[in-house]
Amino acid sequence: MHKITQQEKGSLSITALWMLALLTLAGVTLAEKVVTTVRQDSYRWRVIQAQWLARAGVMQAMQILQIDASTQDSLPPYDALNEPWAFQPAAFQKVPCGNGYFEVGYLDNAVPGDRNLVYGIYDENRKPNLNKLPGDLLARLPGMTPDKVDALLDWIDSDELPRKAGAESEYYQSLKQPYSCKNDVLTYLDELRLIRGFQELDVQRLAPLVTLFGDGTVNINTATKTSLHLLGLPKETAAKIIALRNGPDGIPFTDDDIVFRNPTQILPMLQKRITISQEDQIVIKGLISAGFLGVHSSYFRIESTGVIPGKEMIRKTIIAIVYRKNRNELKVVRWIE
Ligand SMILES: [Ca+2]
Ligand SMILES: [Ca+2]
Repeated sequence: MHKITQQEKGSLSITALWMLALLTLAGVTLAEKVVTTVRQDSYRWRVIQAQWLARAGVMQAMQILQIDASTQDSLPPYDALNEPWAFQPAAFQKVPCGNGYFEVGYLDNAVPGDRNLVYGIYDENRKPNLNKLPGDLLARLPGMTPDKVDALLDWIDSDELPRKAGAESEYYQSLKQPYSCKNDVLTYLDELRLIRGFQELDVQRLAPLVTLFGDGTVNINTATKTSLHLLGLPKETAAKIIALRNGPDGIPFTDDDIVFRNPTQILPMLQKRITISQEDQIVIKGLISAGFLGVHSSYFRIESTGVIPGKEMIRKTIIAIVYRKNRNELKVVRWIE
């Protein structure tokens, strides 16, 4: 996958984009028939069709997120892996459209099965937000040292007062190629390399473990085992919670999954269904009251690929991060094409 453009986009009308996508596909198909005499042109049109197919996949995913929000029956709403947005091959696997098909899905090694590909949308709330984690939880991340924790916190906080082992503008301005401390949250994980002590390896190590989106609440219904561990729970407890969540069949995305519908339900349900130490209960209680553990997701990553089959198969992938505030408000906050 390669990045061609990266841009911030505002609110989009799903219906309008769907119409545009379908019209363009129809137009491209028609146009292709006209210009097939030139082989090179044909290839170019096939690439454009694949791009629009990928966009159609994003629109399909956004529509499913919107439908999910409008059928929320509880307040506050909850999101879980047994809902249609999280796994729905009928809507996301090899969906025929125009001269090809689109697929919406992501790789997950924790999920057994064909290619470990999950046909669904990935919620960013299954990971902790690096921008919101306090020092003691940052220290649990791989490769972290007290110096790096302090430097990261100084990079994010708005003041110019360095922590004990931290660094603010005074340090960065003293470098050969000087720059100022950002004093704001990270927009891209690559920015880590600007912070004292961080290297490319940190970016690679942290990318699968943390997000930069959301208010910092990890959704207990979708959280990975590693996320729960990073929040302060022992690995065994994290594994027990995931096993409980998977339900009697032992796998996620199915009807028998156990769902936490409300934050107040988390502790009583865990006490009732699994053996959980007093110590872990205190940790969970603290996480819920500090807003680090909840039952709801608001940021979603849609990974859509448009495919034009043939002797020379063409694949184009789009990654869109979508913020869902409520049923009427779905916003594309990042678009990588
Ligand atoms: Ca600062
Ligand atoms: Ca299950």
